[in-house]
Amino acid sequence: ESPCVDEGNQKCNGKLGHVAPGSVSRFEEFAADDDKGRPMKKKLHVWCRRHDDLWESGQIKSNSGDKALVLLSDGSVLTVPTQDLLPANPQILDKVDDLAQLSYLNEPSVLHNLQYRYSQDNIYSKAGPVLLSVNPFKNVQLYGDDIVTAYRKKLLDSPHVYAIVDTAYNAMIADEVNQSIIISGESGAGKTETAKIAMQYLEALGGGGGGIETKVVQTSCILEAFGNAKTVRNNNSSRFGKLIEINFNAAGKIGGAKIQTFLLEKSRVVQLSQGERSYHIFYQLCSGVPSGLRGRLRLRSASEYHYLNQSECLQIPNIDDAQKFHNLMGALDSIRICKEDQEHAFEMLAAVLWLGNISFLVTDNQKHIEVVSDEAVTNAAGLMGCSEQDLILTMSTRRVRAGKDEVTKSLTLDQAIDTRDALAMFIYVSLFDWLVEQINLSLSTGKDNMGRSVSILDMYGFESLKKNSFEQFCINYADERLQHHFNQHLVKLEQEEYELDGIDWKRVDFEDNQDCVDLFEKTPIGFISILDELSNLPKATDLTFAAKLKHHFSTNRGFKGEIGGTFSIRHHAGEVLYETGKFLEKNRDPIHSEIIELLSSCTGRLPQSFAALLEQSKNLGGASAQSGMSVCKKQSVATKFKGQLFKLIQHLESTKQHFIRCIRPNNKQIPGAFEKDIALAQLRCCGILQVVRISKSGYPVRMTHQEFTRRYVSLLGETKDCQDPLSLSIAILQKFGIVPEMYLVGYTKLYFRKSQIDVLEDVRKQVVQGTLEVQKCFSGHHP
Ligand code: AD9
Ligand code: MG
Repeated sequence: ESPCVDEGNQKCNGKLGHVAPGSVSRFEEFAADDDKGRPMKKKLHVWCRRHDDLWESGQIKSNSGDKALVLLSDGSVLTVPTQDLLPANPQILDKVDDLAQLSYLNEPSVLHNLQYRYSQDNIYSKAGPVLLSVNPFKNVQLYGDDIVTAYRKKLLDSPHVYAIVDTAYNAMIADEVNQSIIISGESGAGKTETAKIAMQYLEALGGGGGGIETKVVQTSCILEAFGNAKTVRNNNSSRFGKLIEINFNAAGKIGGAKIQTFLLEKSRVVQLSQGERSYHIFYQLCSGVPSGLRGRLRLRSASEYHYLNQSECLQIPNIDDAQKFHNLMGALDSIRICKEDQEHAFEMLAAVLWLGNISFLVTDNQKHIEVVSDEAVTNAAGLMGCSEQDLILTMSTRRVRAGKDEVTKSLTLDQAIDTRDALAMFIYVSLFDWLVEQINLSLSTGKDNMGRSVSILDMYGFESLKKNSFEQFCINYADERLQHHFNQHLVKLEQEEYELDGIDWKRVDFEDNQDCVDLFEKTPIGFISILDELSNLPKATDLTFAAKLKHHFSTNRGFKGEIGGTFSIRHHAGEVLYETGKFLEKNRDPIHSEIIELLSSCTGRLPQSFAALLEQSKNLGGASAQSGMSVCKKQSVATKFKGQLFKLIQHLESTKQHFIRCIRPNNKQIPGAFEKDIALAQLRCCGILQVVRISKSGYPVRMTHQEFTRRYVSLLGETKDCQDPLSLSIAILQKFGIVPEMYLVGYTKLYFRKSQIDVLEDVRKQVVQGTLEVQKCFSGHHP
């Protein structure tokens, strides 16, 4: 197999030109990129492929056509088949900011460049239009007020999150177009940190009053406490997705913000894998709560709660949970959640922990149970503000419709545990939603909002664990959707635009993930449709779900039905094996009416703020397909999530988009280790090389003929009224001496090499400021 990420790299080395209506047609040869199979010259620096598929640098001593003698850096000389050689870049290009500047754009050169930069703490690089960020896993001296100022004043221009945000902000002001910054990458690659760095920059722009900019930054602390947890991949893994939309007022200051969250992984509240933790907030609360409040919350240490101690991981190295709790209280104060509400929220958390300690006694050989009436019941009921008896009844019985009558059935051990856990999860998710609502209230936009915004998207990243269930299915679906959007935006549409506009463009092939997205989304036969269909069938089980998938997708390349209710999906980022256990139940996400009634009877303050949620659930009431038990029916989790993602993509498409791709350089979360194969896999799966290739051979700046003339016609001095926009555009370009190699003319648009438009812009600015006369600008400012 070819060591290169795309076989298309030869194709794009072809010709590019334009068929311009009414202007000179022109073709341009592009410097060959990967030059596989091209005769290699003596003395040429090359990369040689080793047996382990990694590349080593060397110099060609002699070349006999299909083999070459290569001197390696360690002094040894090797005979290498020429197909295992790729040209290396001259050393002067060793640290280029933008991969598009590399003369030879091949994988070893890209990796070498990134690794070299990484070793110098240059964690940011450009890959054409995309900012790459390689996680340093340590503090690097790249942030802070001075550096923000330097970027704002354009004293610094090396690739940086600040530079991206600055571009977005300026474009928002100048073009009056909303902007978005889309951060992607695998779990632990640095998305959430990057989002915070982006917000730092916006904070420095200042707010329109009331310290709104500081509040926006503080919300991260709250959301991370309640929505992040230690996983095997990342000690601070986001278990929800978020889109932060920051609104600006007419003065260009922050006027407010809005946060939208996506599907919180709620199973984590009740079940943990070995070595992982539940949400940070539980440990923070147990270790940091002041003693008076500790008593009122009836709190013990984390190790005494089943929900927390089951995974034998209570602490995170170098993290002080008590200190974090202190910071959290500050953040809650700053968004004006009153002390009383804070305390009620903590009560709910403590109630969740005590619920987890409720145990059951099996009373007969059908596994029917009784609730053990111990301190766990007393404390949970006390904290929730309901009667112990009601709590016990909810945990141990269910009303079932039998004809016209309702009978009470006692639950089996599994059912009781499920009910207990469902209650705990419902409380936690409601608390999370309530918090997001409070944050949004506190950040809500002031009156002088000019309606322009910058949105920052930080979704969960692709995950492939030892055991993957419904949660990973949703996370990886979201990842697939966003990758599809990335491809569409940066690769597919980009190329289609040239073609539609009559430009003779040689296509760069890329790994499209349309098939995988279809596999999820197609109706009536796609994963989500089938999942929903079976979720509605009384007799369906996780095994029949797996069998149905296997039946429908047996010929699909992206799917493999495995044995025993498992299946694997070939995602763009790698193959993942899923276990269907509890898939249907998690997708149905039923709320039993007993739980709703119990919560409605609670006297605590917060349960009342869950009232809206409860109302919603009640209105959707119906009977559970599976057991005839009375539950509330609603849109399935997967379908709701799909709808949210569609809306998200729509929102992004209505904005000018900026992409940041985070790379995780090793799997150990340690600084200084750049493992080439790990980095390469991530670069490959997101198609970075293709993006660079298109941008390298492409013309990134475009304007319609009309836009162009409107902007630059003043530079022409005199014009005849009758001239059409195209002729005027050509006149401007010619008068300016912009050489035809630097632009293309399409049917509707002009396409420019990046540097060219900067030249025009400089002169325009001077003319507008009156520092340059129109006449002079042609004589003295030839590009
Ligand atoms: V997940 O999909 O939410 O599991 P993320 O969000 O991509 O993941 P995160 O931002 O949480 O990863 O980064 C993981 C860890 O890497 C952080 O906790 C930091 O310890 C470390 N990190 C990431 N970016 C930086 C940085 N720019 N500077 C210093 C960083 N450390
Ligand atoms: Mg994250």
